[in-house]
Amino acid sequence: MKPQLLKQAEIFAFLALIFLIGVYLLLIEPEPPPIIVLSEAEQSYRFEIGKAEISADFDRALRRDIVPLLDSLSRKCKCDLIEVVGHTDGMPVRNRSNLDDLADAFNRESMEDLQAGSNMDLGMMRALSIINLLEQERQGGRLPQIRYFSPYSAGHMILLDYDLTTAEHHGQDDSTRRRIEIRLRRAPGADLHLTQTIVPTTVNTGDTITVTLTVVNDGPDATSGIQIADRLPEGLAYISHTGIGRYDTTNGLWMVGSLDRDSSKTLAIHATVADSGSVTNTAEIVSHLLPDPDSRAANGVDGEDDQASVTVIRRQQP
Ligand SMILES: [Ca+2]
Ligand SMILES: [Ca+2]
Repeated sequence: MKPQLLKQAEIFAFLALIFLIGVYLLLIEPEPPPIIVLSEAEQSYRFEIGKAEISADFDRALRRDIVPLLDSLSRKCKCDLIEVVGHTDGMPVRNRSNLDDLADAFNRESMEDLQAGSNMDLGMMRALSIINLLEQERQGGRLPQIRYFSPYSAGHMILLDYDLTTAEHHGQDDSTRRRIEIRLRRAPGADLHLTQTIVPTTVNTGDTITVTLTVVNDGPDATSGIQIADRLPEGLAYISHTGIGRYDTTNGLWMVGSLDRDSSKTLAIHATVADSGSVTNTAEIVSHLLPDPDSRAANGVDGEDDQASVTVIRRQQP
């Protein structure tokens, strides 16, 4: 092989290797993050008996050690949801609970007014306490990846080895079982966006136009229950439509249904132009099941990607 050809082959092989490494890095799933366990067996993570107030030591340890750890792990795993599970031991709690009246779970100044009626309540109150602190940190800009928090209670039901409790554990005072588990996850979600085209957009009275709506699911998950509102404005008179899903001409709702990740559905509405001035047709996604990271259904905010408007300009009649 000539030296020049050899050099070209080497360059090609190097570029192919870089390409394959890039594809591999794109395809591999990030490592699942570890579960962080704050055990009362460690002095700094201790609640008072039957209480959910975070002590000064506990507060300091959370902000100093746990928040930076959550920040680092959430970046690595691309997680946006923190789940906090409160576990207790088998010591009975017998109070009259007032948690059913709890209207403001987040950002509470104090947990003192909350009464645990059982270990289940106590686990939930402790999980809420941790979330309130983490929410403060998030508002302070220290957990920028996190969008959601979910509190859970396991009460006294789940042992350290994840077996369920039996009668022999009832009434046991066990600080190792009194613990908070913090789990990082990616929240389910689907980024939907809507586009609209109208052909033609410059018209004479009596012309027929076609409004084409396309909704796309950019993922990461499939979603369902998608409905899109397109109530044709005065000046456009419905004739017919074609496309996937049902279009209700009385209320202008297009029942799209479900959409897999990276898929789309399209509706074409045919209408005639009445004798009026220019008109703008606006369509918006008004319902879907999973949260959308950059738009909210049915809020009418122009500029969000779930809303699309096109103006039809009527030519001046001579
Ligand atoms: Ca969106
Ligand atoms: Ca919207």
